[in-house]
Amino acid sequence: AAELARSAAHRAGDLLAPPAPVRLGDVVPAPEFVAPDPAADFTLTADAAVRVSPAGRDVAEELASLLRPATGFPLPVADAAGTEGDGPLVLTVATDPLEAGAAPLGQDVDVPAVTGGGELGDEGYRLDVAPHGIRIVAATPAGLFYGVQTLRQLLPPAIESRTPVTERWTVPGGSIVDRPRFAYRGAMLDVARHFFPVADVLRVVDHLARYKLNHLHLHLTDDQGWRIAVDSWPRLAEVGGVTEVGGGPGGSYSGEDYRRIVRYAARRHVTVVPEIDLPGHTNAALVAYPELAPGKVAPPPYTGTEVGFSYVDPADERTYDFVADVLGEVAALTPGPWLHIGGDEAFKVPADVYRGFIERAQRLVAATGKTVVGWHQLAPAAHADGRVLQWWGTNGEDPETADAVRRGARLILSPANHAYLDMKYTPDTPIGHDWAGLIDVRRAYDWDPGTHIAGVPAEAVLGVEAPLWTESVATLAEVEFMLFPRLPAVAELAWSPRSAHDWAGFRERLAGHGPRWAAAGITFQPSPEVPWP
Ligand code: TNX
Repeated sequence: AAELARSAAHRAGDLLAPPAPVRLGDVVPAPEFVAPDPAADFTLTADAAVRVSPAGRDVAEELASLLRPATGFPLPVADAAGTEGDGPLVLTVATDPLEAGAAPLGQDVDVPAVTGGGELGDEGYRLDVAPHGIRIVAATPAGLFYGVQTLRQLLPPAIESRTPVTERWTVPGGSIVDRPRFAYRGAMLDVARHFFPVADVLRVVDHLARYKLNHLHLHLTDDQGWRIAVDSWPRLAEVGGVTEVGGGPGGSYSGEDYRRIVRYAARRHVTVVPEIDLPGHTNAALVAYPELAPGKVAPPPYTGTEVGFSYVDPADERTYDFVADVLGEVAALTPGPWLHIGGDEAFKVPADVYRGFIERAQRLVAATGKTVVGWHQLAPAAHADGRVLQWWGTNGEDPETADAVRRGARLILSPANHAYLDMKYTPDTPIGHDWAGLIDVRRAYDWDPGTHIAGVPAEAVLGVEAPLWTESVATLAEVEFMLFPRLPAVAELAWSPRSAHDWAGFRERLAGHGPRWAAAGITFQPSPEVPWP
């Protein structure tokens, strides 16, 4: 299957014709406001420098390191204050973009009145391209970072090459003002069914960042493997970590491995959301610690793909010591605000016992100072401050979830029939499932998170997440094959205003990304729905 995925992508890479010049609107996710000025193109040359206000330093370094490999230009990064002259690449973090000189660089375009950082919000940015320079202004480093991702897409696809390329590095002229629709924009990687080494996870973070996604949910534990070292319960990783689906060697992250992922993600404005799946999906933990098993007998290690058979003993106090210790250690390793406790498919635990277990687990999360996230099966449990439910249903209707929202819960939407990236694209897709249907690019794109769930107002929707379960996904190439081109579709739903939603336009814009993925060595599904060049 990995071979198949690889050869499909290479075939696609070979077929791609030399790309047409990029237009200012050719950005995924679609920006909120775009004003092209064909007379104002800018060309990046070898003498260019990046000038940056102090708060944007890391983002400027990030921009320079994105542009250096393909251009071969030195692109020094300098402080914006105190040196003479401007640009040509100027990045400014300012609470008031107008004060910071966000007025278009010598052009006269009618951009929406951005009167203060407040309007760009925590993650918005403004990008101006003029013949003598490019300026990105944002109220925060995150906003600046998203402006950089947009700029990256406005350069020719060869910018993705890891080695120097001879190319005219032209950026289309005009202005973009942009900010996200939803605060939570994410993807999930299941590292439990198959283990993925740190380097693979970092590459997935890069893919998220490209499309302005800001959360990486790591499904760290399941029946087939326990992937995070816990000092107080060392056998979880030592014994529970050495198995995976299909009998492979598995693996686990040390605390330092996990911190590395968190740091790398943070630099790209991605928050890691760790999931410890409870009380079901726990066979690997029971193998390591039989005292947690209902019968106090270790089950055999599990390398199949069934769900719903395992659970930690909700009647034993030792189980709650385990939950408190694990959540405490994972919380201590995690700077982000979230702790995901799973809660799905605990079929063998009676409803009232399940509810009691979840309510205790929610209190244990609160004790760590984090906010609880769980799959929408958590709904019947009492509300916990700030709690977030992750919807993975397929029918857009669930009275219990709607009721939990009325009691204060917010939702992350991952409808399995649109957002599950482990579903096959077509019946011929060599890997993946089809229990929630086939999900081609159009199906991944054609839904509205704001109105998707009956009885849930748009204000209760925190955001959107695309989960990738990995029962049938074993290599990085296979991960990429399932992510591309559907992840950008989900990213557009999460970021762009509903008014920008347009399948015909999206597939055109997406087509221009094929050559970028090919240049970056990213495996992708050459979907016939997309008019690749
Ligand atoms: C359901 S969705 C699961 C996972 C499986 C997935 C396969 C959810 C919360 N649980 O355990 O991996 O289906 O598509």
